[in-house]
Amino acid sequence: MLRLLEFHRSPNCVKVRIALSYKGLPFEMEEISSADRSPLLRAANWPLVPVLIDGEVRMRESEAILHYLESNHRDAPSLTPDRIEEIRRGDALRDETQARLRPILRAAFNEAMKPEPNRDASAVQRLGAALEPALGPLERVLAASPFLLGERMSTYDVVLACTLMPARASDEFARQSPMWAFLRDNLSLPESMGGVRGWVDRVLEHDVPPARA
Ligand SMILES: N[C@@H](CCC(=O)N[C@@H](CS)C(=O)NCC(=O)O)C(=O)O
Repeated sequence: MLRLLEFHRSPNCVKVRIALSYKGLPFEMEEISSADRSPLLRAANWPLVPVLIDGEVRMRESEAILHYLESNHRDAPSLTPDRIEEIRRGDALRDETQARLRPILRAAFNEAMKPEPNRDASAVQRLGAALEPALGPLERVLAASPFLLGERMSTYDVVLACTLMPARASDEFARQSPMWAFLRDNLSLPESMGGVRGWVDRVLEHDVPPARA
């Protein structure tokens, strides 16, 4: 059975859970404590989550894990685009969008990770306004099709939608963590981004983790 070492609310771990669930691959999850990285070091000589254990194989880095699943579990439904041009288009959309989003989301995350009395909610709300120009190209794509490359979900959807999770925090995560509650209350995708909002939800719906043992 595949085993995922994770922080359950980490967007990089959600990426892997979505791919595993979409592909219908049974897996177990092991929650790692940030105070004790030894299970990660033992498994993959790497202190960060996610790490995926597949028999003798140990994979680290979320996007590398997605590629590993795509190239090694071919009987399962595919998240790989069919054509080279789609891969080029997906790469460009991912890289350009992430470059625009990175400074905004990093600043919001840094604020959310501060101890509660030091957090500046209005600074994060102002960051939300900067999402609108950063997401303009994505909104135009998603106004015309359900997924970034057309009718079918691909790894590009998984990666980019999870990148946007801090601006679309679920009530479940908010109940579990004050940091996610702060993000839910202060950072959101602008109302004008209906295409992007619907698409993030559509992709995140595939995060259906198995019950914990
Ligand atoms: N590029 C890596 C990033 C891995 C990473 O930064 N993981 C974070 C969680 S999202 C982590 O383990 N951080 C250590 C910590 O927060 O203590 C990936 O995509 O997997």
